[in-house]
Parts: sequence; structure tokens; C-alpha cells
Amino acid sequence: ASAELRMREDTQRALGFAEPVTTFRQPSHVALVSDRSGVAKAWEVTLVDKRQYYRASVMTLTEAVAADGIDVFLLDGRGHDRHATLRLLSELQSRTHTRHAATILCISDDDPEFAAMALDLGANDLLIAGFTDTELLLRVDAQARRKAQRDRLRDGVRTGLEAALTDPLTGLHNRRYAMSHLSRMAEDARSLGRDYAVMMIDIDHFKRINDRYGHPVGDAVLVALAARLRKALRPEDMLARIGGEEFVVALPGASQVEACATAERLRKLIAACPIDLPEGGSLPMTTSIGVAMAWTTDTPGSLSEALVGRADEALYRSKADGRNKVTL
Ligand code: GH3
Ligand code: MG
Ligand code: MG
Ligand code: MG
Repeated sequence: ASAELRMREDTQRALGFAEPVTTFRQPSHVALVSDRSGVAKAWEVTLVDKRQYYRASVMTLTEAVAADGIDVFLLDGRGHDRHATLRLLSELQSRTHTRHAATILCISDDDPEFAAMALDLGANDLLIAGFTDTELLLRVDAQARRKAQRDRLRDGVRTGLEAALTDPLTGLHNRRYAMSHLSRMAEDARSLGRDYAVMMIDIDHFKRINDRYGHPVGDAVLVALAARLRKALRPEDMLARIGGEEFVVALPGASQVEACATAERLRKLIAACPIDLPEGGSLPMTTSIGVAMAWTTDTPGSLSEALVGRADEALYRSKADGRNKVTL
């Protein structure tokens, strides 16, 4: 068992718990910041010797401002330059790489005003002079735990957001992402005075592929096509799967001629290279494409809906015209 578990178990036994309740967590990185010689070193001995799961770094105030990847800052507020310590506290809140870290300020027992200022500037906890090693450990522990919890929450939110905007089959953006991306493009188009184009791509007779080879092969074809389209586009072009076998592409800054040329290039590329099937053999395939232009003179608002609608109408004309076609 780690030192953490042993100490917790000791406390629990002292309280008469029959079975100790244990927890596990990743090692936290604690920065020990003081301008008095020996203070941070002494803290390091307390933290690291008693709890092997801490990584501790002794650093100066200047080093602390530039530090990255720190979970808890333990700041000495009884140092030579107490004003600089308070300043550091505010700076830690404002910088992206330290903003999520927890801060504990160690202060003397006769300065309630300093304590209030520290809390006002965002200190998460105070250690008042006269504290024992155990108190120091427990306060660092509490902040390290809260920090780890908040990190997990933030990761979860990020992962959830990503999942909500991604098509699980192809890994491309989904319809929800595509529509909000198009709205942002509409704003940009107006403020930057930049036209752009949207195209709608639909596989021809995809139902036949499913009917003949089965749904899993149909899925594999969709994945292969997605990869092929992504590779054939510029990084700044947005590609999303917005329906079963329908893809939308947004081409920022594209003129009508460029957009039609890009659509024609994609159509030819797909028609010319059959897609390799998972169980061997390959499958020829064609697509129909509809292109629509967004002009800087269009009003934003409902522009993206109208634009997608126009691309869809153009796509319908490509289908009606015999498929494997590009229509504006
Ligand atoms: P058209 O040329 O007119 O577009 O004909 P189509 O067969 O491609 O069009 P239709 O809209 O009639 O059929 C689309 C088919 O796509 C129907 C559906 O079974 C299939 N499909 C939709 N989503 C998926 C999917 O996620 N995986 C697979 N394998 N097939 C799908
Ligand atoms: Mg269809
Ligand atoms: Mg189709
Ligand atoms: Mg379709």
C-alpha cells in the first residue's frame, strides 16, 4: 500500500473502522514557492517523505509564474516580499497553464487583513503559522483531490462535447457541427467580405450496395469514402457526414468557378477509383453533387439553412439528370 493509504488507514483505525475505506489517485505535482531559504525545502521533506505519491518542485516566485503542469501551489506568504506573493497569486489565476491549479497560502497568525486579501485574490486555502506537518499534508491533500476532480470533470465535458459533434462511424463532423460551422462561416463571410461555397455529396444507388453486400460492407464503404474525401480536400475545408450517405463540404473563400472545379475533381476521383472491399475485391461507385454559393451580400441569419437547401436542390437536379454529375 502507498503511504497515502497507510496514513488514511491509521486514522480510520483510530476511529474504530472495522474495514479501512481506501482510495487511489494519480500523483499530484506540488510547487513549493518561497523566497526564504530552507522553507520550501522543509515542506518538500514533509510532503515527499511522508507521502511518496507527491511530486514536489521547489521554486522561486519568478519560476512559479512560468511553471506548467502544477496541480497545487503552496506559497509562502511570510517571505521577504509579501506583496510579490499576492501578486503571484493573481498572476497564477490569469495564466492559462496555471489557472486551474489550486493555491494554498501560508500566512502568519496575526494578519487577518493579509488573509482576507489572499482569499479575495483567489487563494483556495490558508495555512496559518503554527500548523503541524499533518495539517500541511491534509490541506495539500484536500486541494490536490479537488483539483483532480475538477480536471476529470473538465475532461468529461470536453469528451462529451466532442462526441456530440462527431459522426461515430466515419469520425467526421456530424450535422450538428456542420450547421454551426456554416453559421460561423456566414458571419465570417460578412465581416471579412469573403464568399464561400457549399457542396452536398450523395452516393448514387447506395441502397443497392447494402442490398447486394450487406449493411456492414455498406458501412465500410462509407468509412472509405469519408477518408478519401478528407484526403482530397484542403485542411480548411469542412467535411461532415450529415445523413446516411450524404456529405456536406464547405469551401471557405472559394469562388463559383473554384467550387465547381473542386466538385468535379471529387466526382471524377470517386468514379475513377473503386473502393476496396474488406473481404477482397473492389466496388465501383459514383456520386452526385450539388453546389451552392454564399455571397457576402446575403444576409446571415438563416443563410446556412437556405444555403444547404440550395445545395440539396442542385443535388436533386444531378440525380434527375442521370447521376454521377455536378450541378450548380
Ligand atoms: P440515390 O442514387 O437516389 O441517392 O439512391 P440511394 O439508394 O443512394 O438513395 P436512398 O436514399 O434511396 O438510400 C440511401 C440508403 O442508405 C438507404 C439506407 O439503407 C442507406 N444507409 C443510410 N445510412 C446508412 C448507414 O449508416 N450504413 C449503411 N450501410 N447504409 C446506410
Ligand atoms: Mg437518396
Ligand atoms: Mg444516395
Ligand atoms: Mg441520400
